Amino acid sequence: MAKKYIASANIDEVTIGDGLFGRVSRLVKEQVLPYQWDILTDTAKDAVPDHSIENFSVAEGNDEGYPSHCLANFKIAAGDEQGDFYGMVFQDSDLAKWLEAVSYRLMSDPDAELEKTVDDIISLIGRAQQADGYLNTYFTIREPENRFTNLCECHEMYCAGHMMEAAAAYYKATGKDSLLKIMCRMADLIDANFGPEENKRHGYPGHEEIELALVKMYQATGELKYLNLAKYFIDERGKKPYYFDIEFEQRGRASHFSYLYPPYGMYSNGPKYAQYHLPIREQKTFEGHSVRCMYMASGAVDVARLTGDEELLDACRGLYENMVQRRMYLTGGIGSTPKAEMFTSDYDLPNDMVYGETCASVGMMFFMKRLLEVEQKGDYADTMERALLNTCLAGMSLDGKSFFYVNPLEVDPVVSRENPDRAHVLPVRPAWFGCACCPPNLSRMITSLPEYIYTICDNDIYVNLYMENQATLKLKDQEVKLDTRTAYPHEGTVQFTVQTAGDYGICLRIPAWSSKDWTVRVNHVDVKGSVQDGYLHLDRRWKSGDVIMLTLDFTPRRVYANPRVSKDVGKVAIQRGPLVYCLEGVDNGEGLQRIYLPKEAELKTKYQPEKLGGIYEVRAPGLRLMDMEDETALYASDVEWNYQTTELTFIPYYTWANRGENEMTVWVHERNM
Ligand code: FUB
Ligand code: ZN
Repeated sequence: MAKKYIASANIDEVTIGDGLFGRVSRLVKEQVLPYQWDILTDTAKDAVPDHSIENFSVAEGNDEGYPSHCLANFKIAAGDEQGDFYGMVFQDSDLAKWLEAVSYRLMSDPDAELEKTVDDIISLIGRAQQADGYLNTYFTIREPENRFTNLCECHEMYCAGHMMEAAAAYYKATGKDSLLKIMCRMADLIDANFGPEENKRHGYPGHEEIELALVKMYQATGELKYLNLAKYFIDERGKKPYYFDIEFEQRGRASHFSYLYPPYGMYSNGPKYAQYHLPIREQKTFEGHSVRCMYMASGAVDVARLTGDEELLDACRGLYENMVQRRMYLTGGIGSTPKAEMFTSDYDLPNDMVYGETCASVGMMFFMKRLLEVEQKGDYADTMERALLNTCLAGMSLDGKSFFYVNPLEVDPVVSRENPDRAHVLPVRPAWFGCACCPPNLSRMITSLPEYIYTICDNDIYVNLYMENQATLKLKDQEVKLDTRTAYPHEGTVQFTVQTAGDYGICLRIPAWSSKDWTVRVNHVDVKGSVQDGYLHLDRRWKSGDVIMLTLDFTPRRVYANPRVSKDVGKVAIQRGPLVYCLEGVDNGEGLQRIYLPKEAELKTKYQPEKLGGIYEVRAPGLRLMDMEDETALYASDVEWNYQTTELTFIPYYTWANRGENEMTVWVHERNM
């Protein structure tokens, strides 16, 4: 690993302007976070949680009309109120993610009243903390005697990790270390119980998360022990005998999630489910639960970067390659089955049985951001953008009031209703979930978006994502102001105005989809240059007022899947710039699986300022397969197929399901005219 100063930009260094991202960022800050607070405090009575995903919470007792009960759990654990715990065993993490998101919001928009609310919550968290530093409302209320006995299933370290992330973020936002101190005590307790020493347990979390969080604790406090503990968890995973076999026997085979995964809950899902089948360094493919995989890899890259561990980094690179070449949907979704929310096998990417959890694509962004902090490869940023602009954005409705957990590429609402195997594939976003991991994950990712736009490497600015923003970036030798204007991702022109003179590099990502057709002009003069690892390097002595104009290829294009993806054979998808498009019934009539896009059909774009928040539609002449002559026949021979011409309207995938219940498909049959 080359020793360089590499860092993502800080949130307070970048102000997102207008355009799609400006709208989404404002929506989250002004409406989604207050809405989520009402849910966490059970004041949003109308937000009836959806339980179709895994039917988790019903069995856990959260069917009593509370949208969340999350704050109430803390009050009960603190002794402020009487009552019982309700919700998922990891319900605490919903509050932690919200606190983290609010901290990011405070970094860009200080707000004394909001800060006071957070301080009050932190005081409550402090009261819910046990004398020895332990913090987890489920175990404190329900099973105080069973702490740390079921790491495989019970998410204690996961919840702690999320609260550590919140603590580090709040400290960075306000300089207040109240939550950080609370989480140091919890981290110290975990450190005292787990580690290589003889007298400690040789375990690791069932759901990764604390690894990357401990790195943030290390960065916030300078305490090396937190980085060492993260490294320990990374290295311990997959060692034999498996820790989860040992603790399973030690707790008398008791299990928490047996109603969901009989007979022994998550333990029954086997080692691959929680990525402990092999040491991480030996893993060649992401296996098991897709969100866990992304968090595991994110923590591993952090540890590899900070400790100079090339072997670990190489393993992460290998996992990345396998994922993007064989296990990722066109939309940047991952996880091909709802059964335990898992990856399956190479090229198994069913469109209608997909899982594609929003959290998994958010996690993919975490992973990509960290890889970019190690090496500037445009491919990582392309993947990050694919996940962000397609699956992540589709995870929330345009009004910010409802959310997807599962992100399909094909939906028929009738089948989703009637076929139990498709019950997880919802055609309409619910207001909330019994298992509510995704909505606050989106909030923390969107409020921290400024961190994803730029990577600084010595005196080079790498521009990973294009969106309107005003940035003041700290390079090794100087501070640089850069103003970006663009209608990206709807239009392909991006204008940068340099506002600081000096010698430094500006490296523009040339996405793979535009690698054959792009132009860059500096002060109206074409720049010819070679693209290295996906970036065009512009190194020169900049003057204040210099203007860079990047134009990418936004011609709508046909995309095909590797024929090993059996479900996409003979089908085509439409992409324009970074946006994947789809057909919806509301524009194209029902029966989308009868539609064909002719190979020669011209793809035209039409700007629709009033539609779906302002989009470019892609239109094309298409064909609709007509009924067989005998409409009553289910099967027939000697059929003369007839096709009716029709006008097809494709919309960006992220805007689907905003106009009521509806069929949708990304992949469309292709044929000659
Ligand atoms: O287990 C915690 C979170 O809930 C996971 O990350 C999601 O996949 C959901 O299972
Ligand atoms: Zn989720």
